[in-house]
Amino acid sequence: MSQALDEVKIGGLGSSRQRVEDARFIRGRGNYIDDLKLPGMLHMEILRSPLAHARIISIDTSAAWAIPGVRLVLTGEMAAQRNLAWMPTLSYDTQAVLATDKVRFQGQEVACVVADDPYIAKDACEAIVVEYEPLPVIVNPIQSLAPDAPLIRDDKEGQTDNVCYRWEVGDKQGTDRAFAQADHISRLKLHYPRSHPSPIECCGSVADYNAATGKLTVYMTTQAPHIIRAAVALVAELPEHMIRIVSPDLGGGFGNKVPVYPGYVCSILGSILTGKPVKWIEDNFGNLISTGFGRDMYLDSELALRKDGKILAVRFHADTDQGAFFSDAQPSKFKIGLVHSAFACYDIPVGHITARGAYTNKAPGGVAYRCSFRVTEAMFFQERMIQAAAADLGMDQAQFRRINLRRADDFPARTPFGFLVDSGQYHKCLQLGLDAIGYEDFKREQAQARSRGRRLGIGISTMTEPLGAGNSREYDILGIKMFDSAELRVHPTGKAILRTGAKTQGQGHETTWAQIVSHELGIPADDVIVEEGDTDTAPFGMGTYASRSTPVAGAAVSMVARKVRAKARKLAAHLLEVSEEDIEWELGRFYVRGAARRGVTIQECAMAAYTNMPDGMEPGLENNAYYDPPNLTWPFACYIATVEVDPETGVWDVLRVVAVDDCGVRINPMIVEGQIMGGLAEAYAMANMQFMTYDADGNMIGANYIDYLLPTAWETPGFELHEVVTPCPHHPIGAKGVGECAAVGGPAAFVNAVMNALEDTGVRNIDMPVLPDRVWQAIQTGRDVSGAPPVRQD
Ligand code: MCN
Ligand code: CUN
Repeated sequence: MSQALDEVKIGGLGSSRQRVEDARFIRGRGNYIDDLKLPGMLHMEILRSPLAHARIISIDTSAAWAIPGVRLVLTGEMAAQRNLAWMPTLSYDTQAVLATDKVRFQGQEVACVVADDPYIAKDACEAIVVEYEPLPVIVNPIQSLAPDAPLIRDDKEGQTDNVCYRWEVGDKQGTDRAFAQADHISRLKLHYPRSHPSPIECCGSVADYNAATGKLTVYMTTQAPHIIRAAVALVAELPEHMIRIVSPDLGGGFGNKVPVYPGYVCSILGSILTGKPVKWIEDNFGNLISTGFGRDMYLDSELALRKDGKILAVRFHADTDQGAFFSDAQPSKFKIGLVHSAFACYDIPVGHITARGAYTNKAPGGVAYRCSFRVTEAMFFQERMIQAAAADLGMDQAQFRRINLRRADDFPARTPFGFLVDSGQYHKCLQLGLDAIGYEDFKREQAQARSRGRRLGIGISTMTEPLGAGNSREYDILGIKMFDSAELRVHPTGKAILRTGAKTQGQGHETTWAQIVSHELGIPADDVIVEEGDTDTAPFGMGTYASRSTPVAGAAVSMVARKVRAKARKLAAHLLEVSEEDIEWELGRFYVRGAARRGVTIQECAMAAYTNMPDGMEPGLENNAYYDPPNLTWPFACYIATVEVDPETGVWDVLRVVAVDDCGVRINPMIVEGQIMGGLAEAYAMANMQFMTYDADGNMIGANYIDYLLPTAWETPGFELHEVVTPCPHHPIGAKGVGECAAVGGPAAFVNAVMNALEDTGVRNIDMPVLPDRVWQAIQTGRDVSGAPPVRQD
């Protein structure tokens, strides 16, 4: 008779185990960067440029130096003496650490002060006198790519225009041929506005250079500590083993904490120059004006259609506004991230994409915000194009998707842009969503309401998202291959510590990784402690972004636990005095085949690894695993929103939101649902209220949370969640990533719903955020609000 443990009871796969990290978070016992206080620690503040584009004539720091308590006033010139005025970005560009020649965006770092306390440092920043000569300002790609545009990156040798990259993928000739045969061509122009990840905690660092030992320890808000260590080693020319990066508890990341920011570098330089630990804590203003922007992409697209609704081909061109420096983190082969994952869930024979990045006088943009390398833009464009095409053909939007979505027996399949999609039940997800929302009933209700002058709308968004880069053959950042790792040590009493190369920012890795160990070994999840983020102890990994942790680090956790189980099996054979071939496994226990009562628990094996191992066996029970995934994971989602638009005011209210997510096997269903709800809240915010805009002088409108809106519980609609499970065929436990799906696929559901409500007005598109004045204007004029670069006048 089986004596296997009950997996859900011990907190294994499928258990909605409470989040262990919350025990400290909700009691105010987290250890965030600003909680850290080192003996003798000094404080750093950054002086930022008030102008968007200007030549620096002079910087006078004498008054700042004269303030008591000031220890260091650092300018670009001083940084240049150490070869640190510029730093490489994660996209093979360069970025100014402190400006020397020009400032290129409002909020750019010009100087910094290190002082005894943060207030002195702030006062001293204000005492620095900078003389600027203003230059013409560029705030969008249309201005930037005009022939007579002033050159922004005159620091770069050979740069004669404002083009930051060009990129192309697909089959141009084949696509042209398919378009020539189309019955109808559907066109759409869109802008995905600039948005900000807005984690609760801004960026910050405490750099501690110890001149006696030569060791540099940097505590910092980073989602990818090992990449930072490598980058510091290369940029600061310090030996890598003398650098320790520690990422403590993070108050959210959402992609904001992937890049290397000048503030980090300045605090390191500050510590080296003063010989003391230096703390830099960015304020909300600094965070909103200078770091981590997402999106800001313009789309010009066409779908070639057959009368019966079949999509024959797709082509689009995307212009991205990269700001002054190209500093996104993305796989080095793909200049515009994974935008070419667009249409991966549809069966489209051929396509062609061109893309161009433009430098502008805005903070570096294009950083992924809850987006697997620009997949958010890709899926938004895709689903807007799909809806517009259905409407152009006069076809029902659900039926149009049914005609074109890949079928469950159509895997594996190559997309026209080279991705291998390996699994999915797209039609099942769509149908579940339609049933849940009551699609046919809603359409009847909508028609009745219309006859009474009310405008109801329903929007669908279906998408598959490539999550979990690598494989290492195709994906690298600055040449470092994208794999990940886990290390597991089982102590004599059967308790364990697990470390990975990922870095949780609130996703719950401390909870879910223990569940994977529990699933593989039968050790209760409560007996496994999880640690991430310290490069001196964690195995090398590429960090957490692009929802890669479960697909890659999570797989490594499985693999390392299996290695440990393999050794435990040998110990079990020794303890049970049978040969290893006669040993069977059930959760938590080995037993003798044919004599199930004779067995030993995993804990007994652990004890034996330290007290009673067979002759010749290496003591201990621990191992590590590096995991290079064979493919990306392809979660699928169907999001459906219903809205009512008030034609008098342009205000739209959400009636219902249904979400069907297929992220394969769910490790912790409660955490997955939390991820989906959080993502949908962000999706709603992007569709409804959020954008970062600039005026014509490059002044950023929205460097505060009065102009840049975060949704609260008050305006966020409720979400109805459903699931389909298609296990990932290559992941050891069948899991796929999920952390970004709802933020990626969600926005189009809301916008599509509003557009559906306006279908009879002739309006085909209103760019996000779909603000009431835009809706009202579109209804009044019958014209799109589309693809125009927003420049605020107010
Ligand atoms: N999970 C699960 N079962 C699955 C898939 C995931 O139980 N089949 C769990 C995981 O174990 C993990 C969580 O769900 O605890 C998210 O997993 P995954 O999809 O692997 O994503 P990552 O852990 O790599 O997180 C990154 C992703 C990204 S890129 C952004 S941006 C984002 C997001 O997660 N930022 C977040 N969600 C966030 N949630 C919080 N609270 N804070 C952020 O900064
Ligand atoms: Cu894409 S934002 Mo997340 O990848 O850290």
